[in-house]
Amino acid sequence: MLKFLKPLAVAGALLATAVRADSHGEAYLISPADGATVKSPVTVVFGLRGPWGVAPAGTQVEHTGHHHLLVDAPVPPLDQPIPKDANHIHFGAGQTETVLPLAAGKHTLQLLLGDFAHVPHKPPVMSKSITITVE
Ligand SMILES: [Cu+2]
Repeated sequence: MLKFLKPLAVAGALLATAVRADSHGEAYLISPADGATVKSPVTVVFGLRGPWGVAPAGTQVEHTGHHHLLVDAPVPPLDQPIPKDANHIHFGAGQTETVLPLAAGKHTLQLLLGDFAHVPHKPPVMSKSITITVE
């Protein structure tokens, strides 16, 4: 019985390693949910999957970065620092959530992780764009 189980366990371990190595990870919005109707100010909670962790801007550590929230903005050029304005909000202190005042109507939100110098990783670590309606 042991002779039979051992190769299976090894195969399982190899499979788990392969899946991990393949997984680049991503940023995602924990809340609000895509399509949600919410009231302003909106609490936005950021999540990270895969090997990624949060580090403050200026801290150069592999597989870390800080969140940027794109509000009603397309994905900016990925080979240069993310713009810093009302539509591209930097969380350089390593914050993982924010409270965002938004006008009534539809808005898009998208997360984009930036490295120590605010430049997206290659390939980028970002969420899908979600649409919310503010009452
Ligand atoms: Cu930044």
